[in-house]
Amino acid sequence: SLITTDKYSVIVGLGLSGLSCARYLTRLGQRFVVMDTRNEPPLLNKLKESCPGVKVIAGELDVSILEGASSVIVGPGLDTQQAPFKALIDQGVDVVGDIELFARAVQAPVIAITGSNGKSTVTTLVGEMAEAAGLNVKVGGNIGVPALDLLTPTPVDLYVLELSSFQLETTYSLKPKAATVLNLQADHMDRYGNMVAYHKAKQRIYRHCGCSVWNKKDMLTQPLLGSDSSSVVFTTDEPDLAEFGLKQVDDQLWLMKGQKPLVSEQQLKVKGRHNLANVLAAMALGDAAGIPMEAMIEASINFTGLAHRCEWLKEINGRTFINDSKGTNVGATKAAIEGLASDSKNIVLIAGGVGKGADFGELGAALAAHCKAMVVFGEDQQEIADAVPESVNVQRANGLEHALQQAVDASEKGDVVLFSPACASFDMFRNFEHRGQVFSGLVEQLGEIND
Ligand code: UMA
Ligand code: ADP
Repeated sequence: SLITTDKYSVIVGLGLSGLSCARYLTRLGQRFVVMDTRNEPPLLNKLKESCPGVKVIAGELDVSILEGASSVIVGPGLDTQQAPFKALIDQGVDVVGDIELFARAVQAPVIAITGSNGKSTVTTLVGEMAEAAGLNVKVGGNIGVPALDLLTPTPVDLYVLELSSFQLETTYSLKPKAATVLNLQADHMDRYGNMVAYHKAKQRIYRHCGCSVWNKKDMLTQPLLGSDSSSVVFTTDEPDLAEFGLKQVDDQLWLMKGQKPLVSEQQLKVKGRHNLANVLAAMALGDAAGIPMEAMIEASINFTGLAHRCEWLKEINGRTFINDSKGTNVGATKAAIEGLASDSKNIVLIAGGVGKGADFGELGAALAAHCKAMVVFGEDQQEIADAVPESVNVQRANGLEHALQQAVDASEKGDVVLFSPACASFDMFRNFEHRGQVFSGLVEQLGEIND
């Protein structure tokens, strides 16, 4: 039987993180079991390839095996505040996540990035800044490549990690050289129930960090009392001496460090005020980690942004089509609308999917100010439609193709057709990338649009 006097770990959840943990423990030659609540965990075949002979318990969690483990490594998709994990923690079992294993092993400096929105953008840009400076940098975490897969035998100069609140909940000993909470807007309320628990999880990134980088325009990002790190602020207002911010200099908006102009808005390829905040945050993080300013400026100018984040697709008869499939919560969609707005009501928004318990009423002001029409689709479309102000024409659609057609019909020359769902994708798609690809494909197939 498995329960012997020998030590073993249990990996719970056979997703990307679980697989990376299994490969890691195999490399270390440690004993472990893998469990998953699903009957057919998605990565079972991959696990069998990389870790032959490993024991897998699928379809349920075996509590007696969990109780006997010296360590239980839980994937971010499972809530350790729930059974059976809560009781294990109370019994003193070492319940951790993949980032904790990474933290215990890592030898090089780490820049750690969290927040409700902009994480992947900032993480990628910091990585490109480090590359421009000639560093051997590894980028991963919630952005897609599990952190443990970044640990290689060859020396690394810097790790840049995107961390979700879920990952931070099970992380204890990460000591980032610089860390940030970019912003805090409601997300994942189906798991947290309220902002207090979500805020608390995000704040964990500042524990033991060398320099905390926070957003002066969002006080929830400020490190709570008790943090002994140094700190740097970024803001979209004019900065104080040691801050990163924006300033109008000779008709142009400049990104500044204190009194020093770094790069002008016009030199950047990414658009929207939220992206200026992202570039400032990346510069503040890089600066704290010692990346030279010239390399950071060069990387910022070359940065074209990521696919599925306010991504320009096509223009047809004066209508611009934008794919913002990564807009998976209200805050992101609000930033996308505001970033693409002109003086007239020029936006036709397509939104919908799995609402995750969000308050869509918070979109109201942005919709009323900038959207001429809106089309909703997917599982929680009624909830969204109910929260739209009366001044905005809202239509319901059967699926994304229908939604796009309705949006096209509602659009005029000069408009932006914006796909920014404000919802998760898993009612109809594998993930946000898949959803964005489907949307891009549909736009590609659009014929002529007549006025
Ligand atoms: N699940 C079960 N039973 C199990 C284990 C998992 O039903 O026993 C379900 C979970 O409820 C979840 C799904 O399986 O719906 C995936 O969970 P997981 O923990 O196996 O996830 P991974 O495949 O390891 O992917 C995770 C991140 N996913 C989540 O946190 C849900 C990925 O971020 C991340 O890229 C990957 O680790 C590598 O670090 C994705 C994400 O959606 C992009 N993150 C959320 C977000 O950004 O909003 C937090
Ligand atoms: P994350 O990794 O946190 O989901 P991304 O960089 O992938 O963030 O961007 C996701 C979406 O959030 C984008 O599509 C954009 O609409 C919005 N967004 C990006 N940066 C910000 C920001 N600083 N503040 C608010 N919304 C943002």
